[in-house]
Amino acid sequence: MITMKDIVREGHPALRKMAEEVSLPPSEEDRETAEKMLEFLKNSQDPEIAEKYNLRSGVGLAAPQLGITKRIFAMHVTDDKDNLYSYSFFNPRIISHSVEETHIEGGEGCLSVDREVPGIVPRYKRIKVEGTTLENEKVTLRLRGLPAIVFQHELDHLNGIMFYDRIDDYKGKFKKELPKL
Ligand code: SB7
Ligand code: NI
Repeated sequence: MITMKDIVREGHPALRKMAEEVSLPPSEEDRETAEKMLEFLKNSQDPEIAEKYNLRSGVGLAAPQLGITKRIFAMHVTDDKDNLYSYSFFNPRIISHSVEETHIEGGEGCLSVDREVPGIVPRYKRIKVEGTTLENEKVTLRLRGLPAIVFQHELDHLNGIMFYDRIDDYKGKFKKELPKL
């Protein structure tokens, strides 16, 4: 199983690379990676398992955070109506998005960042996305609220972008060249 020691931290080059597309149907190896990532998120949200293995709770995890620069991420998160969005995606992408933006009031955190970085991270409020699932099915979803924010945070990881790159006034070296998506 994946534990915190498998997660690379700031300074690791994988977090700043553009991840490679996954060839489909996914290889057994890529499927296993995607499956383990989703398992990690579920474990991290289970109080007993999280305590036993010292897992920081997470709603998303991207392959580059394991040092694997492939376009794979997992999300396991509920929206305000308690709908669960539990997926591992291969080659996820945003098809379209609202002009309207949103953010998490208290800012964002990251399992690869062992410090608090305050500041507002602007995200699209609504997104239409697609990706290939663990079952090798291409799905299209409309996301809003927290699931939409998590999808954008994870997609950023596949493009070498950290959440604090999007904080206004953050003196990050990537901010000025940052594409919107
Ligand atoms: C707050 C937290 C996350 C996404 C959006 C807002 C996920 C944190 C865990 N990760 O580091 C996943 O990349
Ligand atoms: Ni992150």
